[in-house]
Amino acid sequence: MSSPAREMHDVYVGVGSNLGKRIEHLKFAVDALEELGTCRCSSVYETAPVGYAEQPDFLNMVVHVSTPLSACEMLAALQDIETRAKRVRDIRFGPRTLDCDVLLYDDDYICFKDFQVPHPRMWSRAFVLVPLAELTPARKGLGGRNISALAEEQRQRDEVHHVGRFW
Ligand code: PH2
Ligand code: MG
Ligand code: MG
Repeated sequence: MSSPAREMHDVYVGVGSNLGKRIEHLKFAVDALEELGTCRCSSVYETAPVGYAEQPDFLNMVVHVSTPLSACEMLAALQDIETRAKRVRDIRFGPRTLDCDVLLYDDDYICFKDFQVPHPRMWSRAFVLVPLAELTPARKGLGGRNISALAEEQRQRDEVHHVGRFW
């Protein structure tokens, strides 16, 4: 007897690193995300730190994961991946070996105190919007505008340099 089909969800995950071997931390995240579902990866960008300036530049990318996990299960899985990458939580917005954030989960709006989707700061961050626009340019974002238009606009403000496509 076949088991019932699992409902799959479209999740976009923002991935960043600015400590140690940054590209290896991204690779660690991609490998771990592939255990949660089917992945499609953006290119990697080098980006100036936003929010807390006295820290090294980041590498950032976005990964689309098609997964049966619920949003809360996804959050827990991402926190586990960060912990396995030896992330230490001290300065808010400060340097980190690995940061994995749920950006979008289907078309859902989620509003817990410490977990909000869409990610509340993503619309003003070129380091999120530019790689996200590679994966889903026509999707509607803030104010009903296309992700690609939002990304172009934000790119005028924040520095993001295309490094390459690795996965
Ligand atoms: N993450 C932050 C704060 N600032 N800046 C860049 N360029 N990239 C990030 O991933 C980033 C940041 C907090 O999560
Ligand atoms: Mg985070
Ligand atoms: Mg973050």
